[in-house]
Amino acid sequence: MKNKENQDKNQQNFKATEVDEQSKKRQLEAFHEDPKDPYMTTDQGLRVNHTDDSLKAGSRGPTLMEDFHFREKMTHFDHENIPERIVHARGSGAHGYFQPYDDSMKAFTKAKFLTNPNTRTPVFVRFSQVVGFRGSADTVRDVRGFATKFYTEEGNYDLVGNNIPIFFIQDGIKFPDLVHAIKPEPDNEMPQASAAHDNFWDFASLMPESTHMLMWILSDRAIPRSYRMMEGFGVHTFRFINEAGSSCFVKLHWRPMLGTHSIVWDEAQKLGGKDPDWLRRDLWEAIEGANYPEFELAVQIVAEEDEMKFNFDLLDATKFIPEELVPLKPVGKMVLNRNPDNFFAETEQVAFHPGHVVPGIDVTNDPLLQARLFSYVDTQLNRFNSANFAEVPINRPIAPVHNHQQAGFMRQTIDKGKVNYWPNSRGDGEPRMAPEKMGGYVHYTEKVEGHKIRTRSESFNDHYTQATLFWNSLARPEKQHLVEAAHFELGKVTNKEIRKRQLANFHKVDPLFAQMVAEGIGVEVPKDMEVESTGSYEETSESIPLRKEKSVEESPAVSMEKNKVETAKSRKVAVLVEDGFIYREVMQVQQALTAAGAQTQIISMLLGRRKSSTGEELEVDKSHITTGSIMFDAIYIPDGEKSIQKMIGEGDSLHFINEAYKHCKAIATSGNGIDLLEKAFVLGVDFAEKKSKKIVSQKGVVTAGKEAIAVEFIENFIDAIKKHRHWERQEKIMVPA
Ligand code: HDE
Repeated sequence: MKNKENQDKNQQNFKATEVDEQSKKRQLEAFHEDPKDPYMTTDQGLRVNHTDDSLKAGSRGPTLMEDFHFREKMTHFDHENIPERIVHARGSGAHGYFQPYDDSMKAFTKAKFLTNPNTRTPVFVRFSQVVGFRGSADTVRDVRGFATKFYTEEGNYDLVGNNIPIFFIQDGIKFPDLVHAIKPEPDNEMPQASAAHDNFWDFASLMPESTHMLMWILSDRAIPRSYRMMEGFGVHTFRFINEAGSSCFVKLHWRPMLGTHSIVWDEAQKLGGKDPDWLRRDLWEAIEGANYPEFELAVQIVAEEDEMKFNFDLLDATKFIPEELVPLKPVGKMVLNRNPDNFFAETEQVAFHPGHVVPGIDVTNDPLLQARLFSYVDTQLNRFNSANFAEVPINRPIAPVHNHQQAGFMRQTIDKGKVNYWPNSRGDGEPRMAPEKMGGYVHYTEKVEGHKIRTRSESFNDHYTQATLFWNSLARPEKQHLVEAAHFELGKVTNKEIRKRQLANFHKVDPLFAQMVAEGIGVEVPKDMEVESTGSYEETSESIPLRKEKSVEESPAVSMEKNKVETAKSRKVAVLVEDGFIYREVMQVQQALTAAGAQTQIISMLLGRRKSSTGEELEVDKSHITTGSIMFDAIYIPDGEKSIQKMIGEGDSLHFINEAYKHCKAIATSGNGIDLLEKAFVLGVDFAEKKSKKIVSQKGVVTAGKEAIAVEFIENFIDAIKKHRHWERQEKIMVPA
């Protein structure tokens, strides 16, 4: 065998695959179908002469079997669909790159894509809803998936996370039960994409371990404003391993550069009807408009010796590590800058798997993660009906693939030569094993020992402390929304016993919280009802007790309100006009908003052109018929007597303003526009001063008197937009629009 000799030679020349930001794009381009030939052909390349009529025996006769063009076209169509994902069926994808800030992660991991600041590793991200079918609405209350495929020089690494840092269950064997319970009920397949039904709450109320996750699901995190404005979490504790072979525990986070923001429930429900593609469209349009979504990758590192120092088990996925205990270390930035060319080929066919790792990253014994390591490949086999799914262009690594896997349905690779086994001498012993220093993956040599038992560690047994911590950490409006969400979800549960049982769990989180929920769902809080855990938590000879040296009572870092990133970037502002608006004001405000990174659209009763008081015309972008306030972050109503008078007489305009006000969005107007606000029942404006020239900015409503609008007015409006929502209005107006 020439093995040894070649090995030595290769070791000297070892270089990982060259990867740059465009590597994946170039690879995908080889598969693009962009025919130069203008003529339609059959799948065999035969030019088609007529595709509108099938071949018949007489113009009124039956279709002939010999019509190969008809049969091919129809057969292909009949086989177009593949099974949708059993969970996370609805999603949207985008291409981009990831680049580390520096090489500081070298202390913890040898993963090249995390430590080489000169490399932009291509990525494909798929965001998703979990529960609904592929055609369900984007805006439902749900966890969002946040899965990233890094096409690294050392092979593909998949970070398959969610936008909530914890999960419902501790052991993956409960996943089929969880998903059965949360999906539509089996007899009538209702409700679509919603946890608000008896089956789910029956299951959840019997599973105290899900209580913490339920708090997050009921929170505003479950109705994000945009995929671009949500955090991502790896959820499980993973391992990093550095060049020297030392390991530490790690939690992975994505932090959106635009901050984490949500919509309100009433808005979510209406968007589900008016624009069920809300999140998909937002992502697509942002990228088309060069508002590239950006996320910072950050990690929480825990030293091996600190594993048991917390008041929870690091292997328990129903717990997170509060940032106050272990701060986030920034690693690098991801930019999503390219939309897919074809939804099916890329977004639908991308196949993630938490077991796709690269040297420097390994898994832990978290029993939820362990189950995932089985499930993801299994599910791809169901979706693709073949083990060759890794050959689909979107799933192909950039790093070269050499092995003796072969054949199977739809095999693409044409493996040359005689040798399809290892060891071999006929092929010079290639492809050979890579030593660790040549990039060969070596599993972390963790010592594992134990009795064969179906049980969970005693250290997983606390289901309430972090649920309480989460509740305690929220700001007042966030708590209010959470209670209202519980009123909706449990209010849809017809069985009173289930409602009661859930309240018993909530009582353990916080008695006042349980009381507030009880008030909306017509049952008393059962104060001493014990709900037994279904898992068997046992102290065994192998148990290592938690030392509980590290704990906090509150974690303000989990509150979106307390950590608001204030920016107007990519925010959508509706400019309401009718004939007679003041052109100069529109121009001034539009210019300032664009400079702040916001986007404006002209909205009017009908499409067409609207004439200003001085004769200039503006093209209407959307009419009241095709849009609504729910599709905007803020409203600006320019002055203009005629224009305002027209809107005062229009129900649609009044509703638009009133609804935006009730959804706590920024609103600005001047002069006569103040009368319009009054008619639209906009409160919080000092109407007594409306005739004055003063600029008034209250609870996100910015008004200016009759004088021409000033810089200060525009600045106040932009500040109000930056705040995202003005929840303080909800203190007075609880009625949803
Ligand atoms: Fe998944 N999950 N999951 N999951 N998951 C799938 O794999 C599964 C879990 C997550 O955009 C499926 O390819 C089990 C946690 C995302 O394509 C399936 C368990 C987290 C996506 C599957 C979990 C996730 C999936 C369905 C419990 C956050 C969408 C299609 C042990 C860390 C990926 C597929 C995409 C998809 C199984 C729990 C995230 C069936 C068994 C926890 C983002 O394999």
